[in-house]
Amino acid sequence: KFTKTIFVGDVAVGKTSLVNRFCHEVFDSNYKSTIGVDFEVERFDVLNTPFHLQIWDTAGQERFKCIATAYYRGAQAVVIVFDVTNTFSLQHVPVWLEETLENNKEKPLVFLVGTKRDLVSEPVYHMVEKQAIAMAKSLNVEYWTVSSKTGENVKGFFFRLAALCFNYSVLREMEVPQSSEVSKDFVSKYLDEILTRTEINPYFIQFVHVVSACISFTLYNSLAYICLFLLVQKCGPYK
Ligand SMILES: Nc1nc2c(ncn2[C@@H]2O[C@H](COP(=O)(O)OP(=O)(O)OP(=O)(O)O)[C@@H](O)[C@H]2O)c(=O)[nH]1
Ligand SMILES: [Mg+2]
Repeated sequence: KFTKTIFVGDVAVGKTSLVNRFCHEVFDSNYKSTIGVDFEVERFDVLNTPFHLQIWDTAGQERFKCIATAYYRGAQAVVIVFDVTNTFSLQHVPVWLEETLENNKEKPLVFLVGTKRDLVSEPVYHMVEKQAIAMAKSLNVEYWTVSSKTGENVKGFFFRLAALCFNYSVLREMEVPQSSEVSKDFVSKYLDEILTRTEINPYFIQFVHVVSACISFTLYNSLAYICLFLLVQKCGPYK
């Protein structure tokens, strides 16, 4: 089992740092912009079942947009990242969501993640958190806040992501699309097949008629012969 997850969000909000903190347990304070897209695979064991999370870390820079959007297709989970020190990055969240949904036929699981928690004081964070929660509610997505520098909440977030993705993929496997329509089609299709299979060949019916006529003719002859024999026995010239 595996799930494709994409990380999107404004430039330098901390997408790569979040992925690297979880996948490689490192943090680099120097900024190196992602060019196009980076890729990681993480293995989890959910209920003793191996489960792989494909992580596509996209570039936030406008000039790499067309490369990055090519990787949105088929994503089962979307992580929209914003920076808690930059409220503009939170305001752009609906745009990121719309762009990722445009490229996917089925609605993916969506998470909103605020990064750089270590850079803001408690009162400032509370103000940002209020706005972030309101945004998450309006978009009907789950909200998390993390710090890739200290590692706060990073593991918790990825384990939650993996668990929900696993659950989602199991439900999709079990899903029977448009159940009543499908069963109707299924019945009519197989009923047709059964009907054509049990239809009797007209030559076979003629053959049966001929055989039964022959049998009746033979029986009739035998019966006539027996009657004649008895008649001859009773009233014949012999004593
Ligand atoms: N203090 C602190 N700095 C962070 C945190 N996360 C990221 N940074 C810094 O923010 C800058 C940008 O981080 P990146 O992870 O490269 O950002 P990005 O979103 O991948 O950027 P693009 O790939 O250009 O879209 C880097 O200098 C990081 O060190 C964090 O949680 N705390
Ligand atoms: Mg990056």
